[in-house]
Amino acid sequence: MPRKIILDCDPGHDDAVAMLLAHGNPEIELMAVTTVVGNQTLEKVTRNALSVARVAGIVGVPFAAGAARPLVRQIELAGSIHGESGLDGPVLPEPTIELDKRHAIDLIIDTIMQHEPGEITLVPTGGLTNIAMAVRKEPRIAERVREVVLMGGAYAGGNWSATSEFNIIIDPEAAHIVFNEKWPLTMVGLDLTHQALATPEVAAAIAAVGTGPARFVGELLEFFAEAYRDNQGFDSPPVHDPCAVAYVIDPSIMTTRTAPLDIELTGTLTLGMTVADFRAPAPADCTTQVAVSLDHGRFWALVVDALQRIGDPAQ
Ligand SMILES: [Ca+2]
Repeated sequence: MPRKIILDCDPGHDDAVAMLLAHGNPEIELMAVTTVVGNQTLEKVTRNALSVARVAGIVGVPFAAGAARPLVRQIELAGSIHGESGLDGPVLPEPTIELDKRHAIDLIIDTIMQHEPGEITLVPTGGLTNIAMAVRKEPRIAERVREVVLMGGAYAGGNWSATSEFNIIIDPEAAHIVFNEKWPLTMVGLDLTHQALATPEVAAAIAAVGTGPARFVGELLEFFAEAYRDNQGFDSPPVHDPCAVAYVIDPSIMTTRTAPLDIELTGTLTLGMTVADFRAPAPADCTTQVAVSLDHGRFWALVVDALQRIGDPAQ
């Protein structure tokens, strides 16, 4: 039985790869894609999601737009990493599918409530505004989802401040809500995703697939590599978001550690920090864990395999 997921994202180069991995991997059934302001404006990331759907040949999956700004804070975008469009690099095709008329939070709630308890996994790869609003509107989703596997946070150093990761710091109040719900939560943070580097060998393996979607990913990674080189001093770019999808496909490609997690909301230097309490032993009722180490080869093999399965969809 494939795992049914909702991908809540802000495409975003790595979100696009996450979407392709979720679509191409046979262990995953993509039930809905929802968008949230983050890497770029809601309008841009939503259009990007629909463009990626066309590239990947995703049809019959509802896409809905969500929050256009964070709960409390001013909008903060990541144009320095993702460019003016949010998905700079490749030519973005005109979308061919229509947006679902519902707000993302209603699509999330409807999808979860219309399935059996434990069936739907939430995979957020952007700010947590939509997920926080959804669980406030319909608290029963907290016990109905199977788990939340999110890309965000960092327990040992941030990327948007010294302590904090972009997805969390752009809406720390939303993150606080999501991290304090009683659902099982896996934080796939920078500690893990900085191991998911798209090295030249990875780029070559993707190029060797030789399809339109593979070329699209190659062009995304080329732009992403330059942005990460110029802005954050990486030789090869860390491709964060598909790591969360990969964990749902096969948890054995990473190691995790159980630890209570919470979000700093009042620190003057540490706003948006995901504070992990590693004191042993972890409380017996702890429902949160962090991802620690990644099998780089098996991770990228999953991405290449998904691209091979997707092939060249009819446009
Ligand atoms: Ca993202």
